[in-house]
Amino acid sequence: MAHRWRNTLTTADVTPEAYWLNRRQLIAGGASGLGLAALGGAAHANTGLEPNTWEEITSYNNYYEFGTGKEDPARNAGGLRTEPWTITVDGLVDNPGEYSLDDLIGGLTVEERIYRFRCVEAWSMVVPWNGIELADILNRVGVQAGARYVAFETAVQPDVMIGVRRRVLPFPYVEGLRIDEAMHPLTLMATGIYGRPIPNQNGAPIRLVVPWKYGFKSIKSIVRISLVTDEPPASWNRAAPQEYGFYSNVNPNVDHPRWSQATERRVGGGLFAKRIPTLMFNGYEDEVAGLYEGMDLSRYY
Ligand SMILES: Nc1nc2c(c(=O)[nH]1)N[C@H]1C(S)=C(S)[C@@H](COP(=O)(O)O)O[C@H]1N2
Ligand SMILES: [Mo]
Repeated sequence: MAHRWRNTLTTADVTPEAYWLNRRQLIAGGASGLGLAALGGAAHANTGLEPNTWEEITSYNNYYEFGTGKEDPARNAGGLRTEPWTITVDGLVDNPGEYSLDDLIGGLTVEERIYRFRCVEAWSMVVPWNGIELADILNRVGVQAGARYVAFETAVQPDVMIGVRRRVLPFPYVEGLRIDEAMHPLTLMATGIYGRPIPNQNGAPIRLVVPWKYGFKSIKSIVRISLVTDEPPASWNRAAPQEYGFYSNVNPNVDHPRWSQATERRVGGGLFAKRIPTLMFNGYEDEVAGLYEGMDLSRYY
């Protein structure tokens, strides 16, 4: 099992084994243990995939419910109520219902995954996530035949969400994946970063991470998971369909209508750092290209 996704990080980098091994470090036993994986043995020798610092990952965010500035989420998300946390699972599932977070993920394997994270705005980070494969959660609730997509919804707490009160986007924030994308072993439901519980500004208590897609697909603070037949709405796709496709796979060859996607700025690199090339599928081409066979990748989806 631990060897299925050894190429989680690119082979172009000389990657210490500790970076690409999916260390199954922790069985989530209860809410107190969520996301608390040990970091023992993580090497920090590799430059190309050197994880960003905790400070960088938690102070430069997009979470429009808490404002549109990069520093707004860290400043404003402190009031997000994450306990208790209920996730509604509905649609084409064997076991629909309102799950406590612990009922939904308790006992499932929490892994550490060091992934590149590429925002459509052309900045990027490397994040050491802790989380559970979405497939494990979907298998627990029982996906029925006929379910072709998974839809996700973020919490709405207007009293503590200044961006919701200001209606900077239609809320709740919603996103979706095709079922094969959702079941892919790289697709993670993150509950931690650096072995600590995921901070509110990064999407506490549980958020999606789809490392080969632009960051906006990785929806935060999830309260609903629906198994559906038709392609579900996705917030940025609905807001500006000519700029943000439903699929939104990272692709350096297809520019955003207003800027190039060929390169990116690694957050924390300093003011004069050189931009780095953006990789096809954000570096996960070997793992995920097969999902898109027959689709014209030069087209804007
Ligand atoms: N609910 C919600 N999820 C969201 C967003 C948002 O505004 N609201 N922003 C998205 C965008 S554009 C990005 S780049 C990532 C940022 O994740 P990070 O702040 O953990 O880096 O979250 C995504 N998920
Ligand atoms: Mo983004």
